[in-house]
Amino acid sequence: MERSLVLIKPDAMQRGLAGTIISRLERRGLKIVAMKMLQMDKALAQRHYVVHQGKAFFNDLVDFITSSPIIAAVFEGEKAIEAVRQTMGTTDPVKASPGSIRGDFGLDIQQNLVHGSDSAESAEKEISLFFTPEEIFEHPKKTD
Ligand code: IDP
Ligand code: MG
Repeated sequence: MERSLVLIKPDAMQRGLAGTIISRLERRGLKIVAMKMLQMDKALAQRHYVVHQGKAFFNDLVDFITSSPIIAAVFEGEKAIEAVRQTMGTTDPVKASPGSIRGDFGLDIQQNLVHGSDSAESAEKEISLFFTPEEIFEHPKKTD
């Protein structure tokens, strides 16, 4: 069983797409095991996006992700990391497949609605930035 950190980014919150995004991930069969609303500060944004430090878009990305409240969640399931990434669509929404979240709702490479961890290693690091172990719920579904 894998876990992925999902962020509903400021653009999705502004556009009222949080429920739609969460719903698509749930309908896929992924289970919510943690969720909170928060406004990221600069320090948290810089740690979350540390692999992009030094890139041309880094400072703008930090400004964007801290610009308004977001929802952070942990989704759990079989191959959850790949399943979340596929449900999100590729980074550039213009290139993302129709039927994916980014392909259906986005055009902007920065304001691309949703974050999902890209590997088990990043998932573990990212989840620990947003959630304490007590905030993550082990709750078997009747169908598990
Ligand atoms: P991902 O979110 O699909 O994993 P990453 O390459 O990890 O994509 O980039 C992190 C975030 O940085 C993207 O989701 C997007 O918001 C932003 N970003 C990535 N590439 C660019 C770019 O070329 N210009 C502006 N923003 C970008
Ligand atoms: Mg990434």
